[in-house]
Amino acid sequence: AHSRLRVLVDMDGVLADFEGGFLKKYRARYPDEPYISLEDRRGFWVSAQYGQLRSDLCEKAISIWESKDFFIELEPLPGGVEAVKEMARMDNTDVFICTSPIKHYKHCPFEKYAWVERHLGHDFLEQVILTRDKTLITGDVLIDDKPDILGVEPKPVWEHILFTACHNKHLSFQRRLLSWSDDWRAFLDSKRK
Ligand code: DGP
Repeated sequence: AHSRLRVLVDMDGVLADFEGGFLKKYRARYPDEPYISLEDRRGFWVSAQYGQLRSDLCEKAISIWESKDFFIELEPLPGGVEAVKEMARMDNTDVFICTSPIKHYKHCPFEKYAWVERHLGHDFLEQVILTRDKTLITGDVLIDDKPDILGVEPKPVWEHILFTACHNKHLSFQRRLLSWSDDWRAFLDSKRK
C-alpha cells in the first residue's frame, strides 16, 4: 500500500515575486530615497535591511506591503504556477499553499485568496492554508524561501526544502530548489513511500 504525499508550497518568494514587486513599488513611491538592489539583499526581513541602511527606511519599506493592491499585483515567479498545477494532477499527491499573512490584515489575506483564484483558479482556494505558524501544519515537504521556519512545534513533520531567493542564495542549506526549473519532481519522488 502506498500513502499520499502531502506538499506544502509557500507563496511569497516561491510562487509570487514579493521581492521584485516590493522593489518596483518602493522605488516608484520613494524615487529620491536609497534602495537595496536584489543582488545586495541579505536576510529574510526586508524592513530590517532597509532599517540598517537608514532607520526611517524601515517604516517606508513596511508602508509598501501594507498598501492596497500590493499582494494581488505580485507577478508569478517563473514556472511556479505551472509546477503547482502539475503537482495537483499527480497521482497520490496533495498540494497545499501554506502562507503567512502579514498582521496588517486590511488587504493581505483577501488579496492572497484573490491571487490564488486569479492564477490557479477558484477550485484551488480549497488548498489555501493561512497560518502564522507553519510548524503546526503536517506535511511531507515544505517548499519555502525562509531559512528559519520556527514556531511552537519543535519537531515539525515536514522536511523543509529551501527555495532559492535573492536574500538566501549565500547561505548553506541541506536541501534547495534553485528555481522551478530545478528537478522538483525527483525531489518529491525521493519522499514517496
Ligand atoms: P511567508 O513567506 O509565508 O513566510 O510570509 C512572510 C511574509 O512577510 C511575506 O508576505 C513577506 C513578508 N515580509 C518580508 N519582509 C518583511 C518584514 O521585514 N516585515 C514584515 N512584517 N513582513 C515581511
